[in-house]
Amino acid sequence: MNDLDRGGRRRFLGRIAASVGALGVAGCDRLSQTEWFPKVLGSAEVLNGHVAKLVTGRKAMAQEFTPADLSPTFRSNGTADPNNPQYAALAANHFNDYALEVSGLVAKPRRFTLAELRALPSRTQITRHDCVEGWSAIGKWQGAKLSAILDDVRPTTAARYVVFHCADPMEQDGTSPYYESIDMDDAYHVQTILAYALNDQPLPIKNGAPIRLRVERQLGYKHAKYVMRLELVDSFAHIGDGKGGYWEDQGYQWYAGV
Ligand SMILES: Nc1nc2c(c(=O)[nH]1)N[C@H]1C(S)=C(S)[C@@H](COP(=O)(O)O)O[C@H]1N2
Ligand SMILES: [Mo]
Repeated sequence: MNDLDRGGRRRFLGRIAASVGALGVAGCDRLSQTEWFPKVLGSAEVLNGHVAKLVTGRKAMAQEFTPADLSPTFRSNGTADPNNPQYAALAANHFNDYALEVSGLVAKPRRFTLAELRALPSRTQITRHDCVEGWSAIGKWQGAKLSAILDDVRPTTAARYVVFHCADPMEQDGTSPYYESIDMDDAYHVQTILAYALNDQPLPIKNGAPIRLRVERQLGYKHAKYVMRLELVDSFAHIGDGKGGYWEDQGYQWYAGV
């Protein structure tokens, strides 16, 4: 565990301790804290949405950092350049022909060019990315607020999730496309952005150009790169293996928030 991981875990422990105290969880004093905490942290329940909701609240902010904290480089993980001819053509023309499609359970389906995305209300944030493979990096992200996009397309009352469809077919299993999904609480969270810049530069291809999701309270694999299309849905049963994301279909937790 590196220092960054330790810091995150300490803060998480602190938040659990505070909420347990506030809620007065029954039966807690029968267990010694040293037994109880490691047991809970080691179990899948920590990644369960209900627990997270109780412990942290869905509006809680992810920690933000200062420029002094920035990692010297922000590494790439997973796909570094999508093996997809349509994507290659967009990249060759510097993404001038790119448009993000927004469809599904919305009153006004439409497309957003990069210029239109850059003109939307934006947010800049310095945050820590945590990959389950055991590395972390701190980067400065700038992007359109997902809430601004949703305010424009107006999800219907049936909409429960935003699905992010990506440009990259995953090499390890042939052709399945990368995709991810988040619920409406995370979609409207102030730190949830479609980032077009990293460390004051246009988002590099290795990090998801032209647009990648930042959903800061969640683990790395939720942060979809190469986002081509948003789909508002009431279920993801019809997408992939129906578990809400490429890695979820291989057994990862859908709710990867802490
Ligand atoms: N489209 C797409 N998004 C993706 C991935 C990917 O392979 N394809 N990898 C995920 C994982 S596991 C991580 S840790 C981050 C890595 O982001 P980075 O390349 O900017 O470091 O992107 C996530 N989003
Ligand atoms: Mo990751």
